[in-house]
Amino acid sequence: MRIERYQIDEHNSRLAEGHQRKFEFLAQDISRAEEIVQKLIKFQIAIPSWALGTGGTRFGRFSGGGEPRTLEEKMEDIGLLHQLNQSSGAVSLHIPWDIPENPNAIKALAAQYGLRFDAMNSNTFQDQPGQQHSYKFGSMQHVDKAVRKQAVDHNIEVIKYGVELGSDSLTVWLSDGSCFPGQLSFRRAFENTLESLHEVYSALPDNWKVFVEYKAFEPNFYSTTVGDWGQSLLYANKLGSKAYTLVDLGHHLPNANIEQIVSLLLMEGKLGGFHFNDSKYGDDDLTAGSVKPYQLFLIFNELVAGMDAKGMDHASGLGWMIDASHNVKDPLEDLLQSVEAIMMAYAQALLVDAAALEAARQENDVVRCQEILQNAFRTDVRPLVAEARLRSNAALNPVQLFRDLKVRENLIGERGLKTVATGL
Ligand SMILES: [Mn+2]
Repeated sequence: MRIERYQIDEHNSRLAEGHQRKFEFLAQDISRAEEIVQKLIKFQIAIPSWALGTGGTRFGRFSGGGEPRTLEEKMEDIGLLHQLNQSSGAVSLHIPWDIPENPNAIKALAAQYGLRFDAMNSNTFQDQPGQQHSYKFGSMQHVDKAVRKQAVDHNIEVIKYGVELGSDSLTVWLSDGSCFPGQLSFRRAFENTLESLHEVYSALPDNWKVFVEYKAFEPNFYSTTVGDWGQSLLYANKLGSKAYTLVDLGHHLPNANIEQIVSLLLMEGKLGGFHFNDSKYGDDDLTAGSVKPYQLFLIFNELVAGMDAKGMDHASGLGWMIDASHNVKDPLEDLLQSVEAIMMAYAQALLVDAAALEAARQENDVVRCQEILQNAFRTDVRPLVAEARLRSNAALNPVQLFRDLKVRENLIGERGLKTVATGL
């Protein structure tokens, strides 16, 4: 399915008057409204190929119908999202779920939808059909060199696919770890993993980056070999200048101060990528901003401050991606909501008066510091985000237009009710 331009225009003209009133009212009080809108227009968030189908849990999976069955259909879905919000102009692929049989055709399709290829993702957390060695006891940490080599070779193959598509980064998330005390030597597991990562690192093209993603627990429940930002940073520092830490919001122990982690990684020049989602307890992979929008804002506040301190471009300085997937919503509506929440947190962070905040800190005026942050957070920035969409020829209200156009019903008509996206 493809949305026609006139359908977006009709939708926008129906909502234009109300939007204009709200936007002008808000812009009166914001001196940098125009600059913020321009930054929002530029900001793009990559959609992972595995978020387009209904996510499952270990207890079950409830398919929603019309799920993409092929890489081409996944690209089509992301193309639809991008038409609706013009903020989802990148795709993050997962190998082996999305092996491009014909890279040139996939590249052409991406160009047609206005998408670029963000970080490539490898998978050594599952055994694939026909695979020689099992990852049951880990991949890059494994006691058997042959298993480690298989994991390294897989990552090098992922880089090769990425080069063909024009990607320039690899995200490595390892489920390696242990479930019981004594099961492995922490030091040996670290050294083996570092050696394996070194081999992958040396296969990186000059212009590529590798992101080492950490996660506190699950599927291993006693130790994880890349378990937190300290361990990830150790690997990244030992690997070299093309290696960075990747922060996934759901990969921390409860109540971790993620904004502080982000701030220090940026200070060290070692924050490379970001995975957005939200959670109540662990790696819940809920819609970004659905449970803790204030935390998302505080994180963005540190991202903006840290990137500005380094003179980094907000849009291209880090790899921005959604990594969420769950059981109960239409995956495309869910992604539209996540992108909206991320754009709002970014817009609110751009509202923070950094000079005033620093002055208040210098005077230890704690009350003023809180006022500055919460004034930004409590500003309803939705008209700014909508204005950015309007100027990009996207929909003023993407979820509404998705429903009005019966996108899901159309996709079910084209693909059938009982389709299951490849992935988890
Ligand atoms: Mn992730």
